[in-house]
Amino acid sequence: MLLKKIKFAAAALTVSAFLASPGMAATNFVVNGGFEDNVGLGNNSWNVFDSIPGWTTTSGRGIEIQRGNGIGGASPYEGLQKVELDSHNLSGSGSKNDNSNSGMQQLLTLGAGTYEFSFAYLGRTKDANSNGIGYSLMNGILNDMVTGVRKDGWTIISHIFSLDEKTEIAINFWAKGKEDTLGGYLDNVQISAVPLPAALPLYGAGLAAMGFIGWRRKRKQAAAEA
Ligand SMILES: [Ca+2]
Ligand SMILES: [Ca+2]
Ligand SMILES: [Ca+2]
Repeated sequence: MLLKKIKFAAAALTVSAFLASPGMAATNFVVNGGFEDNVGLGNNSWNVFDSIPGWTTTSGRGIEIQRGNGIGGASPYEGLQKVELDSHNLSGSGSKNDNSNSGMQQLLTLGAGTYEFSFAYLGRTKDANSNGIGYSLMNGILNDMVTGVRKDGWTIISHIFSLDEKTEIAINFWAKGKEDTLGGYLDNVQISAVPLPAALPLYGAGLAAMGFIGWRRKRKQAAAEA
């Protein structure tokens, strides 16, 4: 039992060290993952879009982009723009909350390999029941959700996955919970190849992925206690 624990820790450390190594800037396969592409917004303004470069609306009112550090009560995680998927109803009929929970998708094709999927998340309000974001990598790789509250600060959600062959991936995000135009913020969506050392067997990679889940829980727990 003790031996197992030591092996587990060693595998997790090895991959963590590779991911964290400075100077190993991995290619991000996600198009416009930081939502910085120009959509015509001035500073400290926002709007709701059917599509933005790389992403299309799958449900609700659209993709709400906020630009600037003084908008929506929180600065972006990176750059000047972030996404909120509890998106204002700007159709001109009904209340601003009507069908405001929205979804968006990006399709991309990846070759065989091991990848890290990650994004930055921040709950906008004090109510975790209003701030949820569901997310998935289709078909069937991953389906999960995150929620939190403003005081948690930006949290990095990270998952490791492997593909046996060239595969078309659909990245989906969708708002969950109370429809009130205020929800969870997203930024810095990334998929990058994990440079596993050849010596690390798949067995180790599986343990390392478990290690990352543990790491994520720890981060969230630490944030909750702050
Ligand atoms: Ca950004
Ligand atoms: Ca909401
Ligand atoms: Ca909104």
